[in-house]
Amino acid sequence: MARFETQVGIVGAGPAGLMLSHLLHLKGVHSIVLEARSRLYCEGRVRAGVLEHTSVHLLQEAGVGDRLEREGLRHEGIDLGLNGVRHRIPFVELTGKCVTVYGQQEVVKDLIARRLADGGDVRFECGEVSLEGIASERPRILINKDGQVDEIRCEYIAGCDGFHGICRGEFPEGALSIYERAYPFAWLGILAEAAPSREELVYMHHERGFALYSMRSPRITRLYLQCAPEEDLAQWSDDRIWSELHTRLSCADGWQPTEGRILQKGVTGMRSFVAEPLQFGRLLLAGDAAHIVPPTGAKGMNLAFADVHHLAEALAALYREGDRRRLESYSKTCLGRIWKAQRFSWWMTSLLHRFENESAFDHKRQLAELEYVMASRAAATSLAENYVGLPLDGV
Ligand code: RFL
Ligand code: PHB
Repeated sequence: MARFETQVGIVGAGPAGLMLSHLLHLKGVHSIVLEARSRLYCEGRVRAGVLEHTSVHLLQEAGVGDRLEREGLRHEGIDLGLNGVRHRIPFVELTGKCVTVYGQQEVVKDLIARRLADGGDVRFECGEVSLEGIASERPRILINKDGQVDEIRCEYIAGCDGFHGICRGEFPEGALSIYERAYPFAWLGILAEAAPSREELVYMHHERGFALYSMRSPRITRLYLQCAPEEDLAQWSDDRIWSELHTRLSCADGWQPTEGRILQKGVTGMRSFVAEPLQFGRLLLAGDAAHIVPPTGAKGMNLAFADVHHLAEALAALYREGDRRRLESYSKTCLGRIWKAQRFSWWMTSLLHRFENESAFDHKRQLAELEYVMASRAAATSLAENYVGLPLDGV
């Protein structure tokens, strides 16, 4: 058995684990990152695309924002639409802030490159991970690769291993409270080789279901259709996807999404989920390992960055000044903002999707709410301030 030592053992090399490792490095704290998948797989996973202004600021402050600054698309608003009529929500005018469209896999590439350039210890395809002694002062991570077991002795363990990871399950029975909501629909998402025909995102409520027009770069569009949770992708030829996108997105003013070769298709389930608290003993959860949101509010990756910002600050306060208070209140500090993002993501989802079997009253109420957000500056401002990102240190 090979033995290694670190201050913080990090499980998972997604945005949360990589950013945490980088932030700790900047503060002089050593970490080892353990990732089940290959580097290529992590860098190719197409997921989130919208960075709040707070996340952009964090990445820039941490010195990993150069390519983001060059290649990220600055979006000063979004369009909301109702059956072919669009209405712009002007973020900068309403809040003074904007968001940046930059693919999650690009953020992941930048963070991996930077960790490796700085001599960071990131172990891809690490093998099967298990935790021991999380309630003790010397928790350990065991890694079983093809029967060979390595041990990493840590002072703290950060569970950044996403929703399907193992760390959350290490909390003892009864130590976690789970709050969740499933939605009766999913998103069919495509990545297309097509130059965007608009500069901003379009969130469209349509009688046939929600559709979202997004993008990744001046050559690549990203589009989503509301579909059934168990939707069979085999039933969706490229022609059927484009035809449905045109039906749902086309607008009274003649705007249409441009078509192109479909590079990737997938179905994403929708769920709201929070596990509280984020810490037990020496195990601390961050990102999707602790909470997930439906993607309608574009909050998932941003919440992961907010968590690890607080976690890195708390660990640095402990290692630099011996001050435990920030670490002890880590969970409480994060949960205030997590719940506000949960509320916003649930609200955007409820506002924009078609709910089968809803009462006629609820449908009329939903349409009235959408019309209200599209017409009222006060309502639009509330949407805008949540979308661009609430302050990291409380509202
Ligand atoms: P991740 O990215 O899931 O990373 C977890 C990492 O842990 C690894 N892992 C393990 N490693 C070792 N041992 C184990 N036992 C392990 N188990 C798992 C995994 O391989 C992985 O590398 O979690 P993290 O870092 O917390 O990051 C969270 C974000 O990925 C997630 O919140 C976003 O992608 C959500 N999301 C969006 N977020 C936004 O902020 N803006 C968006 O516009 C947005 N759009 C989206 C999204 C997520 C989507 N999908 C597919 C879920 C759109 C979609 C379609
Ligand atoms: C995306 O571009 O993938 C995207 C954008 C906005 C969302 C969700 C996903 O709300």
